[in-house]
Amino acid sequence: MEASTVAKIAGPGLDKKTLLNFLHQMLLIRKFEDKSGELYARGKIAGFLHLYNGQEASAVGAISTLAEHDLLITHYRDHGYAIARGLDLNRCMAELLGKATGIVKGHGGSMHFFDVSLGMLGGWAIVAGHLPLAVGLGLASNYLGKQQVVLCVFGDGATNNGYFHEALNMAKLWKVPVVFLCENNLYGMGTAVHRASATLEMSRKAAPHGIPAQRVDGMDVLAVREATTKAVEHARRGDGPFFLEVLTYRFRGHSMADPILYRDKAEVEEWKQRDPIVIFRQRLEKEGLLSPQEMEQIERETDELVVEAVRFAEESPDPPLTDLYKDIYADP
Ligand SMILES: Cc1ncc(C[n+]2csc(CCOP(=O)(O)OP(=O)(O)O)c2C)c(N)n1
Repeated sequence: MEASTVAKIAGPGLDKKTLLNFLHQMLLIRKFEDKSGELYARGKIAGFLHLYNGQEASAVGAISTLAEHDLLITHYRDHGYAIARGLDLNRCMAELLGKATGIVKGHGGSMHFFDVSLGMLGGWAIVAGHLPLAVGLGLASNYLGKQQVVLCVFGDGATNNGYFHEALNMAKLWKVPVVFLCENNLYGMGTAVHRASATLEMSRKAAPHGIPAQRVDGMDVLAVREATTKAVEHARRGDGPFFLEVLTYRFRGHSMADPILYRDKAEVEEWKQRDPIVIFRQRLEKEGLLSPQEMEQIERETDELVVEAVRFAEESPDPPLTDLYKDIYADP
């Protein structure tokens, strides 16, 4: 291993406990997603279910750079970000099952995880629709002098939508503290990125708006963390928005309803060789930072958390019918 990587692993702020926690979080997300997929197949989850398998390094690396009072807003592939941000796992699973104990009382489902107390402002289903909201949050942060950085996550597909350019334009104009994080997983539903986007480098799309940008390996949790740290510092200093393109890959279909007929199995297998969890685990082992016993413990703990989340969700009541029209409009 290169000396710089060793230094990075052992560097300040990245002690062994933090590194093992990254592995723990990525594995927890993976297991939560696998279990959700299984429950969906058994008819326990209704509506759409977009899984995050393969992209775990992005959520864990990026979220690890946020301060407690910072804000997070994402698109519909939101479970990984919610878990990394610390949303209650039991209530997330209950939300998927549409239960009253769910993170939004069973009214939102998979695409609409939300927890104001942790600065997680959704889970939004309309492609690129939340980018202007992120700009508004950043504007409010500046206006109220709150110094909140807003991490706004979306896919490569969103960069082809008009909202994207409107949001980036206003973000630069108003110098808002928004980190735009584009997860380029090479597909938007069944469409390969080269069929939908005139440029294959999403980071270049920030240039016309004068926003600094960086492309980063999304299969490497520490690389994502390093790049996001700089982006967040830039925004926190008052230098305005930053754009990160995280190159990643989703191992499963767009949603559970996707028969995945549009991509080569060999391509999927090739990317699976770069599984962010396996790679990070091997790296820690090689550095002598992860013993077989510690790995066993992480496996056991993450298994138990998911089992408990399913038990909690299954034993929870359905929302009462009288709640049907509640929470459609917020009380001002
Ligand atoms: C405005 C709008 N158009 C179309 C859709 C249907 N739709 C849902 S997800 C999606 C693909 C988006 O792909 P991408 O932004 O790359 O995110 P990924 O799913 O790859 O994470 C589309 C077209 C939508 N939800 N909103």
